[in-house]
Amino acid sequence: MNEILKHFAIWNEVEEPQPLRIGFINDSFVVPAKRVGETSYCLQRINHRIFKDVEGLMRNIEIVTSHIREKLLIAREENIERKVLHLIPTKEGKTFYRTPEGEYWRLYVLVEPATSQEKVTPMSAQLTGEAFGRFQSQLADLPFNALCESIPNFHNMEFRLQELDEALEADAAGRKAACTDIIEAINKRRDEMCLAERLFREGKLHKHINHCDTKVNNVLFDEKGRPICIVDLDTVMPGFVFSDFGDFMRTAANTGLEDDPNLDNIHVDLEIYEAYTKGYLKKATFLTDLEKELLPYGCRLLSYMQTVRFFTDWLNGDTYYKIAYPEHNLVRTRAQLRLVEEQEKVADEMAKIIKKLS
Ligand code: GN1
Ligand code: MG
Repeated sequence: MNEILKHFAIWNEVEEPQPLRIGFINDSFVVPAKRVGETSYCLQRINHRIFKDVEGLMRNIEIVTSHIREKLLIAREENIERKVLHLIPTKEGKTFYRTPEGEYWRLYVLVEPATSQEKVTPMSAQLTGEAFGRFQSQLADLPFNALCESIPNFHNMEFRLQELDEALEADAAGRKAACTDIIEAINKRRDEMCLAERLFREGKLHKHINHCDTKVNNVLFDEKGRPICIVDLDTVMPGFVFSDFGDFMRTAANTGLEDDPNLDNIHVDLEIYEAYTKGYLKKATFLTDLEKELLPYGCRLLSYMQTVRFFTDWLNGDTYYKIAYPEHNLVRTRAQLRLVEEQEKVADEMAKIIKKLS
């Protein structure tokens, strides 16, 4: 790995990289500084089986981080290094290094001291709502097509259902027969869940630059539980704003885990929902009435989308997500499906909260 590091324009001495167990997709390593007070780094191998257009993805990240950095500079913010990711270029001035074997690596300045969380409190949820509202606002003046889709159709529900249909058709792992209840639950919601794509085609809904992976553990918090930096920018791309809102709620406003084996643990935490919404609406001042109205829908949509994606991977024989045990994708599917059902039960309350806070 030191062979890899050699290609980046690092200005201080560092220790041996240590594996970091985060995310289901890339491989990450911490590269500690040799001396206290100097810069440490985060080295990542980009999963190019999943991200087929690494150049496009890295261009997206560069556009977004420099746009945000510029905004922070204009606002004369302090500690900018901790507030936006900083890519270290290679010695040839590129944002990533491609090995002769075709692996892709990139290097960030490590944001520290910072921790990630699996769960938030109402207090940190409100601040995190502000952080994501600010993030979207900072990017709202970039034309949505300034970025490419680093994974084509990533949050397109029609496309995800098409992928599911192909997986059902192939039934590669022979797992379909035991899952008729899941298939039925997915099918009866298909129409409703493709609403956003229809509204977009009708010209009623616009796309903005979104993060597209706003789960709780993609936010770094300081020692007081305040969000400092939004990380994991692989999927920044054009999308619907409520999809970022919904993806956060999927992980934060859920009393259970994303992969909770005990479905009775799973309920919507309306207190977290309200706190996050409050912070988010305060900063996301560019939202249209329709976009605001669709926020609770976005929550159901993202849990449903994740149900479909985990289930597709289960049917395909676990080819996409890293798993921790053989039935993991099935357990994840059932947990996300239960969350959809729970969100449906409180849909009216969720809408009332939006009205109250708008
Ligand atoms: C993946 O890499 P990670 O764990 O942050 C996935 C997201 C899913 C998420 C489910 C590129 O995110 O879309 O919502 O798992 N990322 C990609 O937890 O597929
Ligand atoms: Mg990710």
